Amino acid sequence: MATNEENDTVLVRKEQKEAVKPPPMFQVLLLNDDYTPMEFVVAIIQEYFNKDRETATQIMLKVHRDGKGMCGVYPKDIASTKVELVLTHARKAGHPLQCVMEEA
Ligand code: TYC
Repeated sequence: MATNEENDTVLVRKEQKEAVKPPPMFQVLLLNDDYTPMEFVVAIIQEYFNKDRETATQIMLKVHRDGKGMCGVYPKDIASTKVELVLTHARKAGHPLQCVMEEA
């Protein structure tokens, strides 16, 4: 009986710990290419990552110079949805812009 109580206590503590663990977070990154217009990338960052024009321009220029840049950090399902929305928008506009996610 004492063993059962101990086990119950261990189980409850484990469940409580898992319940408060923060979700894994994912960075959403844009990758540079030679064809997508700068203005299109700025508009994408403003629309999908809620940045003002100045911040979006800085992020775009960082991607242009360094090859990639972070637009935001989100839980997995939100990051994944943003990647899909950006890729769909870019393809419909005929641009090869690449957007990826990686665990933060
Ligand atoms: N390199 C592109 C150009 O010179 C601009 C660009 C920036 C493209 C960021 C993609 O994620 C990107 N038109």
